[in-house]
Amino acid sequence: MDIIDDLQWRGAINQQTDADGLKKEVNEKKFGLYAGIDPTGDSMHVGHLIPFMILKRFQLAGFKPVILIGGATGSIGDPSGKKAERKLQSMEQVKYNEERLTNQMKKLFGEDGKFQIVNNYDWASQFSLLDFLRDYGKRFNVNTMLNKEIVSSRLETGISYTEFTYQILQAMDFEHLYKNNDVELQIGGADQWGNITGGIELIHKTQGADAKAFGLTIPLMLKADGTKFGKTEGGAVWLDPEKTTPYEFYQFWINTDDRDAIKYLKYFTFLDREEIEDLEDKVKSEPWKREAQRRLAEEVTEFVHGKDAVVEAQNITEALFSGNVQDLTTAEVETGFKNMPSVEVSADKKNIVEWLADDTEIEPSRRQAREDVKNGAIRINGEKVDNVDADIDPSQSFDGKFVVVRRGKKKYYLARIK
Ligand code: 629
Repeated sequence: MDIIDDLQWRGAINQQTDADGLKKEVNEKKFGLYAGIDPTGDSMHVGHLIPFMILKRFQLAGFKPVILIGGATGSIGDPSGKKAERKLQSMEQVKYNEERLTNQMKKLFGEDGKFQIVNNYDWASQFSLLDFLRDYGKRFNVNTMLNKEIVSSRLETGISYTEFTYQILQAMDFEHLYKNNDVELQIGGADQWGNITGGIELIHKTQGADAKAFGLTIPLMLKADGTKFGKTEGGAVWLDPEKTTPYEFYQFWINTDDRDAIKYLKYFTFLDREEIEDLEDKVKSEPWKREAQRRLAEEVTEFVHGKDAVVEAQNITEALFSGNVQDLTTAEVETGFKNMPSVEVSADKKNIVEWLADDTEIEPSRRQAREDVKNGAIRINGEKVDNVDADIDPSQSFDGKFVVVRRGKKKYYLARIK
């Protein structure tokens, strides 16, 4: 089974140019291949991972991945899939985003030099307008460009000359990497088909019709329930741990629907066929164990955030489930409770009933607070407090930073100490 068979089995191939030629080439040569990302944001999200996971698979199989950061293209904006013209970003913003994305890519692909990161600003910024029009513009037929989905879908609402030209820039990249970096294959999501084929057409014009250049796109990721992949109520699932904590990241994967779990394992993990098929049987025979989801969450969280992050995410998950939050470290509390209701309180020692009703307002009244305490419905840092005369001393709790309150079975609150 070669890498193309593997991708096929993973359901990761949407369209290919010259499938037979590529199949032959992968068995003859460890060529270079690339996928690009535009610095239109300051972090990747899980949707961006899709082509880069495939680059990683090629890397593991001995091929040479090239990751392209689109400093030039990102300053324009890809019209693919966009209903309206984009607002230009400032060049400072583009530079800032470039740096952040480059660092994220280095984390994913390792520091071992078995891949390259390039920025198309380095060559695209070198052309004068006349060079561009004479050397490149001449090779592009406006009718062909208009017929690409990226442009044709915008003819009603309108598209600027700038965004119209985007496909030429991406085509120039493929040609540049073909000539300079031994790149023969470009990978992208299904929305990238027009841009990728544009590059191949250009290479065939300038380098000869038999030049080996291939394109492969990945199907658009759809969820079984019809909603958009990679979004939660909190918005996108980011790779940046400041935007989406590793615990939230882990939770995102663990909450995968049974119907999607195997598909995600195939796309987002490096587990082999045997193991994935075994997990597939388990989804059918013992779905309540959610083993596929757990393996998925472990694998992807480890790939993106490292082993320690998996342990931390599992500790938090386990503590919130069992209620034993006293076993967490201060840092884990901070991460695990980031998006739970929280209040600010002083470090002063206080009677529990007053503290719940007056200081934190977790309880609507002292009367209700007294009742809940008496009934054993209140836990402070995982320990039941059922004596209404007890005092609470926040300065002694989680390094004097937090008090974790649980009211009833599931409701958690975080009191942050001022
Ligand atoms: C210059 C720029 C190139 C090659 C590629 C590019 C970027 C490309 C693009 N990609 C999307 C992005 O950057 O816009 N024109 O947000 C995004 N990509 C990942 C997948 C995608 C795609 O980063 O390909 O399909 C999302 O899954 O939309 O020479």
